[in-house]
Amino acid sequence: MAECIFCRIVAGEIPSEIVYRDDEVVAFRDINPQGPVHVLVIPVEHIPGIREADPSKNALLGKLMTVAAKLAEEEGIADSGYRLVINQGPDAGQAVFHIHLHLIGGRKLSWPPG
Ligand code: DGP
Repeated sequence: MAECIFCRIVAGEIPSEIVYRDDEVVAFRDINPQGPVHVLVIPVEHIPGIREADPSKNALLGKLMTVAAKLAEEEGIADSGYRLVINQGPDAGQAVFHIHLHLIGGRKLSWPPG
């Protein structure tokens, strides 16, 4: 989708610090980090949110998790811990309608989230 910010990041039209890329998944640092490590892991395919993801996307969605776990190792936060978050819809504050998994860590994270 030409107007989607994250599709444009995937296409290289908007600069970002990409930390992982393959044919299906791209990960890049969040522009507004909520911790020392804040990476967004997204599918190359434009899927607006988890609501639009049918079971044919199960493997792709699972891959977001395993890529995030690999990046957590590389970022040095696997032992200290981290949070994986998908914001879905208005109450969760979803701002970008291209599904993305937040990998946040490098500090103590409070619970429940705000
Ligand atoms: P969410 O609320 O879950 O939809 O979070 C969207 C995240 O996307 C937010 O943490 C900021 C980040 N973001 C928005 N625009 C850009 C951008 O142009 N570049 C990067 N790197 N991150 C962005």
